[in-house]
Amino acid sequence: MQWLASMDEGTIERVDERRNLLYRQDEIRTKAFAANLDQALILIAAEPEYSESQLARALIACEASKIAPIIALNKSDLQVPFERAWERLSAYRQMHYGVLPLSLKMSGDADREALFKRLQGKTTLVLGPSGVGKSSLVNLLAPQSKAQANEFVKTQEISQALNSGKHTTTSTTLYWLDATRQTALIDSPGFQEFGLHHIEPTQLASLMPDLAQHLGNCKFYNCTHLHEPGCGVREQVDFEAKSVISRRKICARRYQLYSDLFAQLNTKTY
Ligand SMILES: Nc1nc2c(ncn2[C@@H]2O[C@H](COP(=O)(O)OP(=O)(O)OP(=O)(O)O)[C@@H](O)[C@H]2O)c(=O)[nH]1
Ligand SMILES: [Mg+2]
Ligand SMILES: [Zn+2]
Repeated sequence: MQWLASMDEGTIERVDERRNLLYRQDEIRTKAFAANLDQALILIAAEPEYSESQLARALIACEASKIAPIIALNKSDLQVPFERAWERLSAYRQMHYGVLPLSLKMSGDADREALFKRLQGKTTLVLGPSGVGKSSLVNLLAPQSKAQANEFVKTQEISQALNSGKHTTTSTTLYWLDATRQTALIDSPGFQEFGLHHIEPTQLASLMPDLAQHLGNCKFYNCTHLHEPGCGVREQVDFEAKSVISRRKICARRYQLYSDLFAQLNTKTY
């Protein structure tokens, strides 16, 4: 949308065409995150422990909307839980997405500069569960913006004393990171459930890159990759491997996520 600001009000000059729209949908409602995005930064953290199912769903929604995802794992200063989370992410590290390790709390100028480079000239939505550091990221890159993250709220001590020390984000807000307004970061409230009811089960495999690379090798053109003989996807699933697997193979957990999601989307009620 293009705005023209006047004294005390604004006039909408024109409404631009939507390039894309990222949303989630459950049985009850559709919730739009944001439109006209260049990329989505899916932020998870060493703590709270992330849900692989929600991560996989967020990635699928990005693929379906043709929005490039970046996965980042924050709080690398919390060594033990960070290493555990990093290990759990091995399948995602091997996909072309990769995983960006972060410690937003400890970040210096060089880290901020490197992060800015990945966002420069683009509009990026930051999404992820509550408490992972989405607002902390906005505050690091746009310190004048004062997005509500815990440590930036002056009343923190007081509210903690009152046992309500959380300053969770409740609305989606766009922040400009440069004076020329080329680079934008959108802070959003943490989500718990990422519904994919807007996606057809038969689309799923093409939206999961590790499965998608084997499409076209199945005996049946309408293969669901669940039980059919001669399935080129299923034969690539590595049911034995524990953590490090080859790029060509499909991690058993990812395949399980696929079949669970397929079943869920196949039985949806309207
Ligand atoms: N240890 C550690 N804590 C961090 C780091 N980054 C952020 N935090 C803390 O994590 C907590 C949550 O940070 P927020 O930025 O408010 O998280 P959020 O993702 O915006 O949370 P919601 O708004 O509820 O969705 C705060 O107490 C931060 O200080 C980090 O790198 N290491
Ligand atoms: Mg927040
Ligand atoms: Zn198949």
